[in-house]
Amino acid sequence: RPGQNHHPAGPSTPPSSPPTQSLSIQRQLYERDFPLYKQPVEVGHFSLDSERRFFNDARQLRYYVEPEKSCPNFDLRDGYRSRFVKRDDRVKEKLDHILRWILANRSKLQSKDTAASSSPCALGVDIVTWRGHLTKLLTTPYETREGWLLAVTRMGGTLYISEVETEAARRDRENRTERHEEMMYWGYKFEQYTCADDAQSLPDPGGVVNTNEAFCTVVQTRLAEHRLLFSGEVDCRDKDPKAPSPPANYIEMKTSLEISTPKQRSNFHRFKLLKWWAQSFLPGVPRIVAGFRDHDGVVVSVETYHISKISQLIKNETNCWKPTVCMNFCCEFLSFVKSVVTEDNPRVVHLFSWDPHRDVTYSIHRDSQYSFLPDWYVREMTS
Ligand code: 0WD
Ligand code: CA
Repeated sequence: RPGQNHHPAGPSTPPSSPPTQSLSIQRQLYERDFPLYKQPVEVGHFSLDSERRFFNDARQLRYYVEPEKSCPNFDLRDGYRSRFVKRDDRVKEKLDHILRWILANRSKLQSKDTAASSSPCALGVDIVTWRGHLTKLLTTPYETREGWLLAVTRMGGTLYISEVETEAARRDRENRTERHEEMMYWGYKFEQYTCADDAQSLPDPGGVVNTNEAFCTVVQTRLAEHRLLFSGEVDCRDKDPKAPSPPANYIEMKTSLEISTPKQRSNFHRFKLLKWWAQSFLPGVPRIVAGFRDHDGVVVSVETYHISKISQLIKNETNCWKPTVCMNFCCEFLSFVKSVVTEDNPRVVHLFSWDPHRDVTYSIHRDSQYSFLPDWYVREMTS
């Protein structure tokens, strides 16, 4: 199979040979037609409140309010010391919120297509994961700095994929500079300047920024033969009541350093737009509103990017990324995972591991620290 070319099957290898042990990330292997990617459908949503409590509703969904001026002068540093409650990022929630959503909405989900399909798969999907994990897969062929670890468990025919923090990522998290800590706040502050709690009101830049709060969409789609169910955090929606239905009315908010040189523009296209495109393309979020800031955290311009136009925007860039490579790699990785993870057992984890300039490999763990499906979920799903 293309992409699983590591220990290439010899001419005498029988068709039932064991799965290959590694997956190559070489870009040229994935330069073919764009794979089928069905229009993502929102099947539900949930909210996490200021104390990170789960609610099976849209109470945290906010509404985008276009800034008055094209140069709004938002001060993103405001409130960092006095009006900021930061989520504890040492706590690893794994897939817990998504699993909670699945249990609360199981009837809806199953009625969707299990009856029609002959698959023995209880949930009617092949893959359950966070959108952010899929973003990492999409960008892997172009990533040169950060590797990843993805834990995979098969239960009831569905593959659950949950990220494990790498040693390098843990070191980076524990050694962030004060400047970096503050800059992580700026993105949330920009949301506060531009998002209101309901369609009638205005943003409240005087309020508290609490990064425990989140609104997450749950979407279903298909990438080639892989039926996906994933959730992603959504910043806000279009406040026009005539806006299209979700996810087409959702808007992703971003901040980035203002672009002042051709080199900066090229880097923005080659590296940042790749990550922005992958993240929003996956759930079918059509627009990104970007606040360009200076070194002091003041937003000097605001621009809208349409996801469907990003591939045009980057076409003239040399050495640039290609959406088809991203999608084909992700598709091939999921096929690789399916061929490797055949034991249906909530206590078994296959840990897939990737470092830049290397192939994807895996190791197997039984009843280990890596097991991530909680008892309350396993009990409910197997009863
Ligand atoms: O267990 C884990 N390792 C992770 C859990 C890693 C990534 C996310 N999460 C969970 C959290 O529960 C969070 O609520 O995912 C949720 C967000 O999921 P996602 O949408 O799949 O993640 P991603 O696309 O990477 O990030 C979307 C937004 C970010 O916005 P920007 O504009 O910076 O991309 O979610 C926020 C952030 O605002 N975010 C997170 N929130 C909580 N925990 C996390 C995180 N680990 N990472 C990004
Ligand atoms: Ca955002």
